[in-house]
Amino acid sequence: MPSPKKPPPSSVLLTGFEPFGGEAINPSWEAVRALDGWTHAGALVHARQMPCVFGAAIESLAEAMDELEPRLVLCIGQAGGRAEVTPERVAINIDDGRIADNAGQQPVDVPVVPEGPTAYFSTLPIKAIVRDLRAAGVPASVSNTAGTFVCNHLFYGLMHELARRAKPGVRGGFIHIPYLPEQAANFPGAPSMALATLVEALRIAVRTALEVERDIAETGGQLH
Ligand code: PCA
Repeated sequence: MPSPKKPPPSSVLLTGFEPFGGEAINPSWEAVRALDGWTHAGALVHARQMPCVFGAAIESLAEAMDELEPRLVLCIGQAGGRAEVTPERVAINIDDGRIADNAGQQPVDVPVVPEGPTAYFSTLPIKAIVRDLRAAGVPASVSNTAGTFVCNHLFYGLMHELARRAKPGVRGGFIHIPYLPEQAANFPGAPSMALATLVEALRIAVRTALEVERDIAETGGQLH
């Protein structure tokens, strides 16, 4: 008798960025690539590296989404100077480069998507992710700005793609992470997080995003 066929695993797309701004490594790619091939709840994680380039980053992401048809897309980026793992609440429709990207482009006050909405909210359960990270001993907070550089750009592009594709139940969002210790060593006083902690944090974020359908109501606000 032929053995019953297992359904193909659904996929999770995890992205990290190439290094930028003179750094030799990017913690987002180091952490993401450690999870390539991990499965949880029948979902297989695919790690992809994105260029730190306006435009090209969104193109690479859209290609990976076409190929994998993921049920969850989690984009990760470095936020040097932050001390915590920070799920982002909102992507805004603006590119404003304080530094040039890896292709030398430095757009100022250009929309990510002309005629696109002003902003998109993450569809990840960001509060539940913060709760679960803290419970596991990982410093975490909701962030209310992803900046105006390539991370916000990719986050906006992701949410725009998801809105365009309109596949029910497919979720996406962005998480910023601190420097690795070896990077922070070049910036005395800068906070950092060990790679093993970052990898564990992303495992928790994937797990919570797959399992928690409705986000919890708990404050993630800031006074300013
Ligand atoms: N961080 C940058 C872009 C790439 C990355 O890892 C940012 O926060 O915009």
